Amino acid sequence: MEELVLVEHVCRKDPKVIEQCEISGIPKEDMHKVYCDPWTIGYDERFGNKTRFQQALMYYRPNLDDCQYQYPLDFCPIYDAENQKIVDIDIPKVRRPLSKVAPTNYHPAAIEKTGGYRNDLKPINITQPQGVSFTMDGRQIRWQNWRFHIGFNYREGIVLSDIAYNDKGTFRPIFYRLSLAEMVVPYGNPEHPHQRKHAFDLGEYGAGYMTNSLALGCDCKGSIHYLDAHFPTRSGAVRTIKNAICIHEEDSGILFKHTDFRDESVIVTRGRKLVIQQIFTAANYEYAVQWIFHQDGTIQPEIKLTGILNTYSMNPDEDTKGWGTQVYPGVNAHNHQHLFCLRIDANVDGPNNTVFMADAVPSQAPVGSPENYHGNAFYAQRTKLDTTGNAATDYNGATSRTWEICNTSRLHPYSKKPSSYKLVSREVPGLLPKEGSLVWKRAGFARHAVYVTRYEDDQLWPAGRHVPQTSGEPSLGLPEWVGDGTESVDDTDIVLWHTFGVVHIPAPEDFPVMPVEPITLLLRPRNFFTNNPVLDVPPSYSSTPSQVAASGAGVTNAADKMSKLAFPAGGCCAVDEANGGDATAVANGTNGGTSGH
Ligand code: ABN
Ligand code: CU
Repeated sequence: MEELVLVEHVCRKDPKVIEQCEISGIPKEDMHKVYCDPWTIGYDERFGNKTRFQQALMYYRPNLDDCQYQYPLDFCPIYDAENQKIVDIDIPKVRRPLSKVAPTNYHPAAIEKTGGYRNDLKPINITQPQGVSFTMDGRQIRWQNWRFHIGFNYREGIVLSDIAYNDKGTFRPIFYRLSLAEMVVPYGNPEHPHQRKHAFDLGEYGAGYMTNSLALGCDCKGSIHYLDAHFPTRSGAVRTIKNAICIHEEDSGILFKHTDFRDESVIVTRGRKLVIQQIFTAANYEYAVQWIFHQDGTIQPEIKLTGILNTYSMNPDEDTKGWGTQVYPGVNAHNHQHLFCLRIDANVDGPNNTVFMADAVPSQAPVGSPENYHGNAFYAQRTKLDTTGNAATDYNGATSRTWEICNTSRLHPYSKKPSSYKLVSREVPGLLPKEGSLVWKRAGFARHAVYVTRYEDDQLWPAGRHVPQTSGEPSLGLPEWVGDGTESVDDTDIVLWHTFGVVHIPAPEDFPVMPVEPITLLLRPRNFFTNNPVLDVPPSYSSTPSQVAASGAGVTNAADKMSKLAFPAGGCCAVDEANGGDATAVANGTNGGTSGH
C-alpha cells in the first residue's frame, strides 16, 4: 500500500503524463487535480516479471470533494516501482477527452443541493441491557455452544481456527481453519489494456493490509467488541489498525415455530446470530466480510459488496458494445466478476473426512415401471469425490447441488448417514474468461466451484504464494496441488476450496456509490446432531393443547419487553399527507393487544 501511494505523486510530475493530460483537456497548472488508482500490472508480457510494475488508472477531480470515478481519463501510465518512474503509457487509438458533465456526488453537501436527505426515518436501536452473550479469553470466543479462535493476517484478514461445538457436554471439532483465501475480479472489456484489469485483492494487495478501522454505531450497531490488527511496515515498524474486527450479536428472526391449526396452540422461538466482521477497501470497492454463526450449528460466510465501480471514459456517441454500461454521461463501467475462494480446512468429528457431491435427481426408472410406477420418485444422488481430479466439480442449480464434508466413521444413529457439514452455495457463476486466457491461467482456482486437496502445511494460497506478475505459465496454487488428479482425498485430512461470487453487469443504480449487494452461503450440520440442536433455546411463547384447553393462555419464557404496538391507540395509523401516505395499516387492537404473543 505504501508503494501505491507514491505512484500518484510521480504521475503528476511526469512530463509524458502531463502531456497526455493536456491532450485530454487538463491544463498543466491543474495537475494537482489529477488522481490515479495504481493497480499492480497483473501480467503484461511486454514487461515480464523481473521488475515490479503498476498500471496507473487515471482520473480527474474538478474539486477536492468530487468523486474522481466520474471523470476517468483514457490513458494508462506504466510505473516502474523499483526506479519510481513512468516507463510507458498505454494510449487508445480513439481518444476520449475529459467529460464536461456536471458532477454527481454522494457526500452530504451534494445531497443537500439535490433535495436533501429523506426525513421519514425514526430511530431504530439495538439494546442489550444485560450485556452480550459471548465471552472472550484472549482471542478465543465462546458463544452459544460455539468455541473458536479469531486470528487475522495481512493477506486473508480474519482467520477462524479450532472451530468446535459443545454437543451436550462434548466439544466436537468441525473446522480446523476457515478463511477467505483469495479472490479475483476479472473485467470483461476485450480492448487493450483492459485485459490487465483482473485484481487478486488478497494475493496482490492483502485483505488484512487494506482493512478499515471500524466505528461504533456506524459499521456495526449494538454492543460491540473490537479486536485490533498489527502489521509490519516496509521499514520494520509496527502499524496497528484499531478496531479491525468487530464482534456482535444480532436478532436473526424466528429460529423455529409451529402452530397446531386445531386449537392454535403454538411454540415460537427467536434466534440470534453472532457476527465477526471486517471491511476492507480495495481502491474503489469495499468488501464487508462477515462470518456469521447461528445457534443451530450453521456457519454463514457472507460478503457485502459496496463502494464505487471501476470506471473508464466514453465519448458521448460511443457504443459500449455490450462490454459495459454507461452509468453516468461519459462514464463506462465495464462488466466484471467478483470471485471469492474460501479455504475450508475440514475437521468434522476428526481430521479424516471425505467429500460427497449431492444432486437431487428423479429416479432412473421410467414412469410405469415397478420401481417408479407413478413417476414421482426422486432422491439425493451422492457421488464420492475420492481423488483430486474427481473432486474438481461445478455448481448445478438444476439438481440443487451441494457438497457434504463427511466423517464416514461416524454414522448417525437414526439416519445411518455419516456425520457431515454441507456446503450450500447458490451464487456460483463459472469463470467467464475463456480457457487459455490470461485470467484462466493466473486464477486457476476459479476454474471449478469446488476442489478438494489433501492437507499440506504450505498450501494456503490458491493462486500461488506470490501472485503479483505471475504469468500463469505454469498456473500456480490449486492447479499444481491437484496435479494429475490421481491423489486420493478419500477418508483423509482434506481441504475443500470453494469459489463463489457474482457477475456484475453495472447499472446506473450502482453509481455514484453502490448500495450493498450481499453474497452468502451456508455450512450446515447434517446427520451431525441427534436432532434439532436448538430445542433448549428458550421460546418467546409456548402453549400446549392442554394449556389452551384449560385457560387459553400459554407460557412466555423470553418475552421482549421492548416490543410494542406500532400504533398503540387502537385506531388507524397517522397519515403524513406531505409524504403522500396511504392509510392502509390498521392497528390490531384485539389480537395483538391481549393475547400476549
Ligand atoms: N482492486 C484493486 C486494487 C486494490 C487496492 C489498491 C489498488 C487497486
Ligand atoms: Cu462489481
